[in-house]
Amino acid sequence: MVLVSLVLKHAAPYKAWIAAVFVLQLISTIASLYLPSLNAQIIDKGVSTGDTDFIWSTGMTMLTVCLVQVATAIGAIYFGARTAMAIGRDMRRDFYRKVDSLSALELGRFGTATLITRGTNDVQQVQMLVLMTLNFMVSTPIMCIGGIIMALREDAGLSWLVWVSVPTLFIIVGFLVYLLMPLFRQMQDRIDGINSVLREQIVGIRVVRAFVREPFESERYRTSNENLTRVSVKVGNIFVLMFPVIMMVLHLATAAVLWFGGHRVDAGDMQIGSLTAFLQYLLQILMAVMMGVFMVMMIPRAVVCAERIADVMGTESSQAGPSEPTEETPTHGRVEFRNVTFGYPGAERPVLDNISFTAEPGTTTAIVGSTGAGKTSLINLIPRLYDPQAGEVLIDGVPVSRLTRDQVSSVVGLVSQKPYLFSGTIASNLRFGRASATDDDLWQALRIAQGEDFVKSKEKGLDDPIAQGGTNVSGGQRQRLCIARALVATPRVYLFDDSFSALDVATDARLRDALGEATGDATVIIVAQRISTIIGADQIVVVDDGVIVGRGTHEELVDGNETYRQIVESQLSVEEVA
Ligand code: TTP
Ligand code: MG
Repeated sequence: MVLVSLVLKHAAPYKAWIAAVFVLQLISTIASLYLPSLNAQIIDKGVSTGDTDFIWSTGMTMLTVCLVQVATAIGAIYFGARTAMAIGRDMRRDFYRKVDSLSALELGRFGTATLITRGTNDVQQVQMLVLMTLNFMVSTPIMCIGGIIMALREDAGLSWLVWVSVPTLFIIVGFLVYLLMPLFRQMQDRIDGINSVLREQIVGIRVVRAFVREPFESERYRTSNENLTRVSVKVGNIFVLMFPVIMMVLHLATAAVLWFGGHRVDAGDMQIGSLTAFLQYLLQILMAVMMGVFMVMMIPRAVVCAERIADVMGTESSQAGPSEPTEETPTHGRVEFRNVTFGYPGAERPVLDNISFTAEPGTTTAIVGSTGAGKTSLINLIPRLYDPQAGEVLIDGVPVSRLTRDQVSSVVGLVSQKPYLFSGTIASNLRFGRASATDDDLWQALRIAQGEDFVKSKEKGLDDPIAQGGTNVSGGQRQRLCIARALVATPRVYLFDDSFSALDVATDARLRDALGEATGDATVIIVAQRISTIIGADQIVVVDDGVIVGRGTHEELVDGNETYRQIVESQLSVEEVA
């Protein structure tokens, strides 16, 4: 079973703690079982005969047993809780590592919302079950079986009450649990649903406001919320039923014991102390059954959660790659596309079709093409965000799939089209590229990226805070910080995916001048819309609808390539006016 193997795998390091819980539970349960019989002895041998010494001595024994019971119970719960929390923590850690290792493909297949729920709420459910199991797994069966034995020892004539009440309780609670099972799965799915809607709305809140879509979005949220509420209410209804039913069984059993036991005492077949002990044992047994069923009740939900966790844990990254370096880390950065064909999963036709070109170290390659032509897709293949279906992407003649993730990231520096910054400070973001970078290195990178002035104008300079996603700096500032971040890493291959689009023409020009010096003999690949950005490139690759339709310098293409000339013409008219 998925749940068992998941839990066992994570419980392995805590064997000693679990053993301690078991031993403590054992002692505590035996002590609990001993108490009613001592009580019966006091009544039957002490009270009825007026033997005060016996009452005192047995009373002291009871007190000792009681203290032992309390101490061991506390110890058991303490170690149980620690173990369960540790297991939960490890599970979250492993989950995080797994998610971290997955490629964009698998992450896209699961989706962010469900990954967040699985990594938090689902782990929590499993952790709860582990806690319950540790608390009741030993005590419940011992309490049940031991209770029955002790009860029968007190009075075999009333034993039929045990045989009737225990199965009754078991069947009733079992039936309710059976009703609950499917509801729990629905509940987990709907928590995913509400997370996904909420996440999208918070991320897109500005767009929602700008288009006055609040009523529509509120409705969407309301529906998800209603859906979750409806299942929760169903679950609640069953619980509402459960407690009175359990209580009814307990009270009926009590009444029956008193009624039938009373008659037996009257007839002289049973002593009064035995009657009280029998009643206490019966209640202990029923309580244990109830706890056992509660535990069992948590299993279906935890099973669902465990399956959802295991689903992610069992996913292998489609781009595993070697974990240890098997190839030399490329030192030049010569990028070569060899007959590369690539399509997104589920798409009908490939986005890139038979792409071949080479970008040499020390030169700049520009990639142009209309929007949706596949430029970003092409760039993303170089740091291996995706794998092509056919053909190969090579760096210094080594396919990127044969390099480790660390090697790839040390060789390739990508400034993506959607620049992203992490919460922290400007410095902490820039040091993403290279943790050991000095402040001077950071300033140098900012100078090249034309970001020096605005960072200097910040109150705290490099230590100025950055909000999650970089929402507290402007689009152009974010682009420049991302360019600086790539520069700090000093990779062999620089990839700029439309990274100058938010800059004005003058800043763009200054940046490219500075960049030319900074990148030196590294390979530079630039995706840009603006002709002025790419005009000086050593090589321009024109992409249209996933195929390369032209390659050469500006001068060569402007005369010989229809697609390129159209792009140039559409912009020249604008720029000439400007
Ligand atoms: P892109 O490669 O993103 O096109 P582009 O970078 O040339 O466009 P732009 O100038 O606007 O930045 O997309 C090519 C096609 O691939 C497009 O039809 C959308 C599709 N696509 C996906 O299906 N999934 C993805 O994750 C991306 C990035 C693109
Ligand atoms: Mg793009």
